[in-house]
Amino acid sequence: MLEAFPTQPFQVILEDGHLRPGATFDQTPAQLRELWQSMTLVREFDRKLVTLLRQGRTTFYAQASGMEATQIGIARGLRPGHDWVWGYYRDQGIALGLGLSLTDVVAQMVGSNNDLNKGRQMPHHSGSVASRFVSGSSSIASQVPPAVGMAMAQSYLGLDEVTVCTFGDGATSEGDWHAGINMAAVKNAPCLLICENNQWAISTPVERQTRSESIHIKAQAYGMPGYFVDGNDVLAVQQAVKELADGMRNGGGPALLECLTYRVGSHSNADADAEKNYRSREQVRGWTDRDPITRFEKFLALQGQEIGSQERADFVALIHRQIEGAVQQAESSGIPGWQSMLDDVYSDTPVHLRRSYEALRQEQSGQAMQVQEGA
Ligand SMILES: Cc1ncc(C[n+]2csc(CCOP(=O)(O)OP(=O)(O)O)c2C)c(N)n1
Ligand SMILES: [Mg+2]
Repeated sequence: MLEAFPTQPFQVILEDGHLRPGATFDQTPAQLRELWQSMTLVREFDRKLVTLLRQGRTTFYAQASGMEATQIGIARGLRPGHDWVWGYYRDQGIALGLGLSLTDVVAQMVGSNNDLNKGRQMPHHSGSVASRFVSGSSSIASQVPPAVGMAMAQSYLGLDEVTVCTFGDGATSEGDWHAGINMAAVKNAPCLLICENNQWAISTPVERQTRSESIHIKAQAYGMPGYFVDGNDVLAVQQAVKELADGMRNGGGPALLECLTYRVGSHSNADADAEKNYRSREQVRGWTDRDPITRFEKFLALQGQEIGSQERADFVALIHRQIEGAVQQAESSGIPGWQSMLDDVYSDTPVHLRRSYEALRQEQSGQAMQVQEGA
C-alpha cells in the first residue's frame, strides 16, 4: 500500500539498480524487457525528432528525455483502450505507451493527410480515440477541468474506467488547475491527477513556482490524498499508478500523485537552454547521471537479464527505421486541402461557418478561373 504524504519518494529500484529492501515486483522477464523497449523508444523518438526539426521537416517539438520512466510507468499502470488520459504537450511517451502508432504520432506532427486530426491541431499534440489519449490544448492546465468532468461522468454512469490527467509542475500555479482539483475533491470524481514534476517550467525552477514544501502536499488543502514517487523509477511509477487507478475503479475518490523527475533537454525547440544559461550544466549533468533507462538496465543486469550491446544497437536501429518509415508515409500522403476544414468537427455545422465556407469556396473557384484565364 502506498503511503499518503510521505517525506521521501516511493521507490522500487534504488539508484544503483538494486531492488529496495522490502520492495517487490510481479512483472515477468518479458514484461520487464518490454518496459525497457518502451522507454528506449521514447528516448530514440526524441533523438530522431530533433533531427527532423533541424531538417525543417516538422515545426514544433518538446523532448521527454529524462522523463521516460514517469511516462511509460503511467501508461503501463493503466488499462489501455479502457482508461482515459488527458495529457499535455510533453506526453509522447504516454501516447506511444498507450498504443498510438508511430505513424499516427508523426502524421500529426507533420499535419499530413494521414493525420487523425487532418492537420487542424498544433503540431506535436497527438490524440486518438482508440487509445483514449485526448489531444490537448497547449494552454497550460486547461486539460484539468474537462478531465475531472469526464471522471464525474464515469462515476455517474457507474463505469469501471478511470481518468488520468497529467500536467507539469508549472501547471500547478494556474487557475484552471486549482478549479479542477477542487471540483474533483468536491464531486469525489475518480480522477488521478499526476504531476510530472520535471523541476522546471521553461526557465522557472520549481522552488520559484510554489512556496509549498512539495507539489503533492497541496492535495491536503483540497481534501484528497497526495502521493510521491520517484519518477525515474519505472516500476515505482507503474505500481503507484496501478494501485491508485484500481482503487478508483473500486469506488475510490480522486488523488494527486507527484512523480519527481527531470527534463534533461530543452523545454522545446523554441528554447536553447544550453545557451540561455537559466540552469547550471552541473545540475543537468547531475540528473543525466541519474538516467532512468540506465538505472533500469542496471536493475535488469542484477536480475540476470542484461541488455547486450548488440541487442541495444539492433533495437535502436529498428526504431529509427520505423520512424523514418512513418515520416516518409506522412510526407507522401500530402497536406490536407482547405475543403476538409469542417469535416468531423460538428454533427450540424453552424450556419455562420457554412456561409464562410461557401464564401471561401466561391473565392477559391474564382481564383482558379482567373489562373486558367491568365494561363
Ligand atoms: C496558460 C498558459 N500560460 C503560459 C503558457 C506558456 N508556457 C508554455 S509551456 C510553459 C511551462 C510549463 O511548465 P510545466 O507545467 O512545468 O511543464 P513542462 O513544460 O516543464 O513539462 C509555459 C509557461 C501557456 N502555454 N499557457
Ligand atoms: Mg515542468
